[in-house]
Amino acid sequence: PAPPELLQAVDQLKAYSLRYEVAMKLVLDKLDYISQEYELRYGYALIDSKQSRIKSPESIVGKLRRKNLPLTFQAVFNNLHDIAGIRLIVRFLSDIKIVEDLLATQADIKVLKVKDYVHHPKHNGYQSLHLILGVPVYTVDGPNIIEVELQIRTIAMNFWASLEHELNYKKNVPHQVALQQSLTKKAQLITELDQEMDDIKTRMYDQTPPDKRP
Ligand code: 0O2
Repeated sequence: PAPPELLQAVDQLKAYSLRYEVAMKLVLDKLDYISQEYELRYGYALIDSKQSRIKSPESIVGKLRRKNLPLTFQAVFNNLHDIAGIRLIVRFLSDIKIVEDLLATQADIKVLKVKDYVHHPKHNGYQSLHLILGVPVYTVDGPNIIEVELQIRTIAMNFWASLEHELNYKKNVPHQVALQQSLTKKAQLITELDQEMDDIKTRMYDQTPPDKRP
């Protein structure tokens, strides 16, 4: 049977999940607005797609165990920053920074933490920009800052990350370690492709006459 402290933590989380939902919705609405306005002004789609989720209780318990943390609500609230998570997929490398800068100008949300796995990929080759956003939610107890994790990555980075995630979670994959090593090597190709596609984007949307371009 589940330990009592775990059952209590799950109950508290349920009470809090509404706050996470509201905070996540606020960020999703802002992203929609930014995306639509950007397209109207520049004729260019900044956001390819987005996904969002509230982390499931099983996944929360799994993460607490992996991190050797107690199974309490306080441990969740203080140490897990991705209870509410949004994944934003953009087409081009330079769009990641454009979205980051546009979010930084929003007075009501704060960027609490940045993990830049784009300029500093993980050892396995994972690339993505992770922002922990502090979002004000006006609850019956008064204002509360709720964290929302925003992952921003290109279509190519997402292709790599989804396959890598699948490979790690799938059981009984033959030659799993060799495949992981192979994926790590392929991450370099993702970097090169993203850079080359970004060069094309610059030329497509560059207003400088062709004879004046570098
Ligand atoms: P899921 O199932 O996606 O929710 P901390 O160590 O506490 O500072 P945290 O949250 O452990 O922070 O680590 P980090 O680096 O911010 O990563 C959080 C999420 O990023 C992960 O969530 C994954 O979604 C994604 N991620 C991080 N590293 C990798 C990677 O190497 N490969 C892939 N495919 N995704 C990665 P969860 O909770 O691990 O999983």
